[in-house]
Amino acid sequence: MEKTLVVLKPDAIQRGIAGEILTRFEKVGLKIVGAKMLAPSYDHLYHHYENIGKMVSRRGQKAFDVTLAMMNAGPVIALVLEGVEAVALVRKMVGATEPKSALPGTIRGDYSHMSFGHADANDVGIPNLVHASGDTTEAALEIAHWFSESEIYTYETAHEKFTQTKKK
Ligand code: DAT
Ligand code: MG
Repeated sequence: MEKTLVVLKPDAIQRGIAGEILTRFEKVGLKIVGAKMLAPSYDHLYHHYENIGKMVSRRGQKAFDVTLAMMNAGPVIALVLEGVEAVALVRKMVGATEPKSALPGTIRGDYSHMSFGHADANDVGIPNLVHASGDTTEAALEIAHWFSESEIYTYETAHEKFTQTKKK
C-alpha cells in the first residue's frame, strides 16, 4: 500500500486546526502509520526542501529562504499516511500551493488565503498549512528523511475491509 508524507506546518499548529486537518485525512480512510511533533533544524529543512524538493531551482532562492524561515517558526506535526494511491489522493485533498488558487473543498482552499504576489511583495512565506509529498519518488525520500523504520507502524484499520488487496 502506498505511503506519503504530510507535515502540518507551524501555521496549522498555531491556529489550532491540526485536529481538523487530520480528521479530513482519517475520514477518507487514510491510515496514520507514523506521527510525531518536532521542531526540525535548518539542516533538516534544507535537505527536505532543497536536496529532495529542488525548491531553489523551481521557485527561486527568495521563496526558499522565506519558506525555511516560516517552517522554523514553531513545531510541526509530521505524519505518514497510507492508502490506495495515497500520494495523489493527499495532494488532491491539500490543493494548490497558492491558497488564492486552491479550490474550495481542499484544505488550503478552505482554511487559508494568501497569494504569491502578496508573499513576494512582503518578503514572507506562504502560510499554506500543509506539506504533502509531490510524487511517489519524493514520498519515499521524504519518509526516509523524517521517520526511522521503527517509527512506522503496521496495524489493521476498519477501512481495510473496503480496500482489499488480492490474497497471494
Ligand atoms: P507544494 O508545497 O505545493 O509542493 P512547492 O514544493 O513548489 O509547493 O513549494 C514548497 C513551499 O514553498 C510551498 O508550500 C509554499 C512555499 N513557496 C513556494 N513558492 C513560494 C513563493 N513564491 N513565495 C513564498 N513561499 C513560496
Ligand atoms: Mg512540494
